[in-house]
Amino acid sequence: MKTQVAIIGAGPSGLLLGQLLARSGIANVVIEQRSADYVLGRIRAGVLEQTTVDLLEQAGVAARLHAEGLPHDGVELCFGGQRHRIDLLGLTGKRVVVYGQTEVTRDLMDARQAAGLPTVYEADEVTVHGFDSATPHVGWLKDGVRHTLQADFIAGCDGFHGVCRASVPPGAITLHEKVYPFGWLGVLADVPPVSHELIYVHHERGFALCSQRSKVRSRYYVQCALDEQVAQWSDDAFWAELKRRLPDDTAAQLVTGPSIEKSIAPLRSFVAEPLRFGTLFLVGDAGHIVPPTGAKGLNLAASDVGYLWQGLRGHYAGHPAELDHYASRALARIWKAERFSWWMTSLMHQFPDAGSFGHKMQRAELDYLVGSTAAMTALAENYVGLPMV
Ligand code: RFL
Ligand code: PHB
Repeated sequence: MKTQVAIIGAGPSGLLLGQLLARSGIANVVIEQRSADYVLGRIRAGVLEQTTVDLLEQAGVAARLHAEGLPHDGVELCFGGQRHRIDLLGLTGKRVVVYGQTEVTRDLMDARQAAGLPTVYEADEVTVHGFDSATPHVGWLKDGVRHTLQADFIAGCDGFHGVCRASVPPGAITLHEKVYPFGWLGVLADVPPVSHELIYVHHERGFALCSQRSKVRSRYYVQCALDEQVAQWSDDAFWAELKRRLPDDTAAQLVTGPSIEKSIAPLRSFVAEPLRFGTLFLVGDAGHIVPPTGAKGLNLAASDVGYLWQGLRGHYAGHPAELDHYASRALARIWKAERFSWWMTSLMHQFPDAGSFGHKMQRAELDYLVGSTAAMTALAENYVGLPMV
């Protein structure tokens, strides 16, 4: 079997890249270790930047997003029992769209299937070889049969725990990492959101986030300790803890109900450099992770895909140097989003070793932020997404 681009992973990066390449006449095969249903069952991101929406439009998969996505013109920060609105649209002229990663992935899967593009789900023992040459190949086992795919390039879209980054010789890659001393416990429930905009809450008991997927489906998170288990958290315990972290009038408006998903995610900042190793490219979470506080992970995955799509189109149009810019272009945007996500995480969470000075600094920064148009503009321009240059 032979193709132009072998894409490892059918998460949002892999599927979006596959769709954009196919629309540019570049053949690709997606190889995913899980089933499609498993991929759709992972509840993750909810906030899309305009740059991501633009790429989904170019991929021809934005019809449902435009019909069902909820444009948001602002977000709220809550601390000291007070809610403060950041006017994203007024400060930047831009808004974000609330539309779940699950739905983005479903739209991309449907489009891929409708276009009859080759996709292998439930591929075991995926391996990547020969990417120090012009003839890389991918191997996998499916139903006991071993398969090999030859390609011009391999796109490693296989997430943080994937095989592509792990296959790079250790001396050829530099890893930058910060692990935070807490996680997020998230609950998805079919209840109307407590507020029409997202609320990021700084509270002495820990951070909380009120998010949503639609007018009838809410997503809430509370900061938790790293050693906590989902099974220890009943729905009642979760709702009670969330209410404690909200102002009284907001807590009184919270509609609770049975959870339809509950999970704990650790928080991490991580960047691998470079993102290109011969004919292998790392894309999305395979190359970098941000803590979810700035809502940047999926959006960065999309911008990586945008840069790689541009590079591969250039390559196949007779301008091979275009591909040389992938890693530097993507990393310039990634580091800025890393900075924003780290800063917002530092601002909003309780850190076990902060001390009284640390607490006072956090509060002074929050007070300064909501009293300064300059500071709110800086937050807003990062939140809506920096331009892709
Ligand atoms: P994914 O989604 O992890 O997909 C990788 C795919 O590769 C497959 N795979 C393999 N396939 C073949 N062979 C192997 N050896 C393989 N190993 C793995 C996996 O099964 C999977 O299907 O990476 P991708 O496509 O790069 O997408 C990245 C995003 O998923 C991620 O950045 C976001 O979800 C992060 N994120 C958020 N991002 C935002 O932009 N806005 C948000 O509001 C937001 N909220 C979040 C988030 C992530 C969270 N968690 C759980 C980490 C909220 C949370 C709680
Ligand atoms: C979500 O809805 O899952 C979500 C929203 C905003 C974030 C992180 C997660 O910053």
